[in-house]
Amino acid sequence: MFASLLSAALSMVGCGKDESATPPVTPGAPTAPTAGPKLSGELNLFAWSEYVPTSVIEGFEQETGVKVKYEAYDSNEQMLAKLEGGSNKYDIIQPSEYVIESLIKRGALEAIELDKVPNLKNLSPEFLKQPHDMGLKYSVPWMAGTVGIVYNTEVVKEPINGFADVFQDKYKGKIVVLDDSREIVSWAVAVNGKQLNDLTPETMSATRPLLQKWLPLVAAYDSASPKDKLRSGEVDIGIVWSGEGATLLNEDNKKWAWALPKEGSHMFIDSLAIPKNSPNKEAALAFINYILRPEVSVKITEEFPYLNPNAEAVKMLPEAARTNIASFPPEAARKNLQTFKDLSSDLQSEADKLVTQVKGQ
Ligand code: N2P
Repeated sequence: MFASLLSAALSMVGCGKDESATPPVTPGAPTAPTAGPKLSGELNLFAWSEYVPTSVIEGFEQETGVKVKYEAYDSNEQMLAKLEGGSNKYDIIQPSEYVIESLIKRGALEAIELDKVPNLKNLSPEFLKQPHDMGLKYSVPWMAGTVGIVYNTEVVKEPINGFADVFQDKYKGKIVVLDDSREIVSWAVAVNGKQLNDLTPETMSATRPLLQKWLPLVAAYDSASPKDKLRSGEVDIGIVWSGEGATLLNEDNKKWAWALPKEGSHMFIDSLAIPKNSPNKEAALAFINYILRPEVSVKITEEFPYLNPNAEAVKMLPEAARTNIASFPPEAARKNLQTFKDLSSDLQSEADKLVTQVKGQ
């Protein structure tokens, strides 16, 4: 049963092989409302901050009568801690690829009923076959993005091309970075010439001297909205999520420059998933299908300019948005990007401990 649903869904997204079964989506044309049981009640959405436009939530509420409660988090680890608190109250979470991988292994996610998400056909084929959830059995991509460097060219006169260029004594007190141990340790591992995913007790502990040099230079750790401290001039350089950099570039692409670190950096794929025992699974599936409508998805990227995996939505974006290099990395820059692999909880704790210790020194 599941296999046939999956193959039906994959043929729907399979580049128009079966045109009779898949009428092409006309950009801008409204997609028919979700068929299925009448919805009501609520939907508990636990998602990253600065990622879900109010207009999208309100549009879904108006159409379905479902009341959406949006609780926000700023890191995967924060989300996991609450999820594992065991209250079973969330209907949708929005983990990154390596966390999806781990939640699948632990049997913590409901399978996505693909026949209830026909708008999956709008996703770009690249996002249907990612190794953390091949064939989208448990998750549906929301946005992808990268971790990169944004800097104020009015103050920083030398080009910055990598992590090692950021952490120089002359920029002490002028740097904001993501408040994320896994990210920070991966950057140092990459500067030490290893792969971003090569996190072992040895490679991590070898980063200690580098972190001891780097972290005292940092003025602020901020995963929620580091663009604010850059905009206000409190800092001049940020290692941030790409949507944060893209927002600044959209405001002034002469003042702000964007670089993907030459040592390599993370390309994340944040996806919607339904935790096991979600109280409102039908509403969750309807929400997932709703946000996959091109005209809804385009609103997400307009407000939060990340790499939109919805090919039909991307076609609707204005030229300036599609050519923002922070949102959509040019092909040549993509060779240095890697998704993260699941890290055992012991290694994650080790990364946390290392960063916390060095911050405290
Ligand atoms: C949006 C956060 C981007 C998520 N504020 C990074 N995985």
